[in-house]
Amino acid sequence: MKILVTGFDPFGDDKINPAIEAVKRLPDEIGGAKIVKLEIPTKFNVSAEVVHDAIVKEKPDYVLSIGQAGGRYELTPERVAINLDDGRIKDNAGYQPLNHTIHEDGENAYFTQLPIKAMAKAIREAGVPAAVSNTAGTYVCNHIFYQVQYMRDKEFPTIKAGFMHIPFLPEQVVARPETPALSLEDDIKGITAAIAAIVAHDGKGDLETVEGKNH
Ligand code: PCA
Repeated sequence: MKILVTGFDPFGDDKINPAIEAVKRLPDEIGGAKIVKLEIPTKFNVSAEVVHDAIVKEKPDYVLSIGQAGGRYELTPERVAINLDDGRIKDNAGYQPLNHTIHEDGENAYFTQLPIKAMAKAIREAGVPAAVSNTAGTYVCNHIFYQVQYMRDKEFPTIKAGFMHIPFLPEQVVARPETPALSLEDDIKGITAAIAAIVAHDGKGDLETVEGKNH
């Protein structure tokens, strides 16, 4: 089994992105699966092309994309990608789409094929906080999550794909009082545990455990 794991580069006012820092330090093999690591730019119009090229080259069984969600407390496997780009800030190419449909011929939303409840449980069992998230936002992270689902829909039907957001690193919150952070070591531990859960649940579906939210 082969898993393509992507991580975004820094964006906005930050000089570092925990996503690519953690992704590049992952082991090369997790639970018997080969891990292929890929840095992708935080640019709406380039990111999907980079991932598409890697899928063509590597032919992975799974694609897991990782991005920073500043302000979140936990590692959050995402449930759903939506067909909308609505930038709060410009991306790294200076582009800020507003109310923009990603693909006119795509679904309004796609649910992940990853076992997000099993992933959250495995991350917690590794001693790292985790929760299922029901929104990946409307910025480049949702965009790449949606784009990979669209590629699966139209071109690579056997691929299973999903997204996980991770919090700021401690050094990013020094000048951001009252903001949660997680160490790089915990990010790596948590992502590794999540990938091990993906491998263990291959072909089995997700757990029937309580991870829902009222709001
Ligand atoms: N986080 C942003 C884009 C890149 C990243 O790491 C997001 O949540 O959309």
